[in-house]
Amino acid sequence: VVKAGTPLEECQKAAADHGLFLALDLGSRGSCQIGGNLSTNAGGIRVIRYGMAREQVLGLEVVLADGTIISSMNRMLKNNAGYDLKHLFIGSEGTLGIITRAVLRLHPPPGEITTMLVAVSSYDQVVTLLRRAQSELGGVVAFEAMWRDYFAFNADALKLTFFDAAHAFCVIIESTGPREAIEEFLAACLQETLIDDALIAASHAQAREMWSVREGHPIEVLPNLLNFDVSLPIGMIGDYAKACTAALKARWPQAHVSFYGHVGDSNVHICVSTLYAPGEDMHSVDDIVYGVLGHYHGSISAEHGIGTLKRPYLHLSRSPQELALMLSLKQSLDPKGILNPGKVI
Ligand code: LAC
Ligand code: ZN
Repeated sequence: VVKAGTPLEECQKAAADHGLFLALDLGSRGSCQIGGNLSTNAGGIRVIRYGMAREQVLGLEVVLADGTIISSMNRMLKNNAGYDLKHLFIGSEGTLGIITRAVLRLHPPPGEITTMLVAVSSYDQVVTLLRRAQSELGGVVAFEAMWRDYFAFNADALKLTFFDAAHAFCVIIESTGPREAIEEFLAACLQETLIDDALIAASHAQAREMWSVREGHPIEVLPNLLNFDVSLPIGMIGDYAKACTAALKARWPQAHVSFYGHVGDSNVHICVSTLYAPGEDMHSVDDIVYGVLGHYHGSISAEHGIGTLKRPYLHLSRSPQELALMLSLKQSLDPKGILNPGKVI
């Protein structure tokens, strides 16, 4: 049971102190608070195995706009006694009520995790690798793909070299299970030319180096950098990335456009940096990224939420009937519009 203001990392440590595992994890673990993680239904790097923040919650305490305290501090995995009210508040970004406490769902610790970096030459092979890893390795707990330009930019800036050559895709896979089985799996993939190269982290420090490229802080120096958070069926992400790049480069030939993210969760992030001509701004980029996404029926927000910036685009991912129901929930729970005004809907 945690208070909403507890930093995520403190929650993780408290669980570990009791020999248990809180499966929610993301880069900002030291500063983000569990209440914010839940109100935004945060994703992160373990979703492929354990689900999003929503799946890590058994119960919630919430304060409504009129001051009513809803104590729904359930501790059971099963409880179908009427509506599951907690899900109204998880992911609604503070617009329907304020989360004050939560009962978190914990797991047995996953055991030793091996981190590997795998080089692959096509997106179809990334997907085949994902499926094979999921069925042949002990337990895949992370699968993060980086397209060439994203990997190269960050690895170069960090002065890190992992392979002799540049590859179209580099994938971080984390798995539990015996080390020998992981080595055999990678050897078989190499022999079948499903993958081009592979490196198993020999230490925590080397695993951190792989993750530092993925976290990609160097890219933040690019001018007017935008970071998108879209989702679409896993098999379509490769085509979407090609079409989106082509559309952006047609408008801004010099733009930096690169892709990375939680491909195993159907979620990809896009970095776009370009200099604008008069009359252009970030919404010109939004229009292209979301316009191409529309052809694939993807979502404009996989894990970052809607907030203010994506509010004008919500209708691209939600039907008029869905929007009407959202509005009616908002009006019924917050008739005066005092909860996080201007956000989401
Ligand atoms: C990440 C953030 C951007 O996946 O969602 O690194
Ligand atoms: Zn992400």
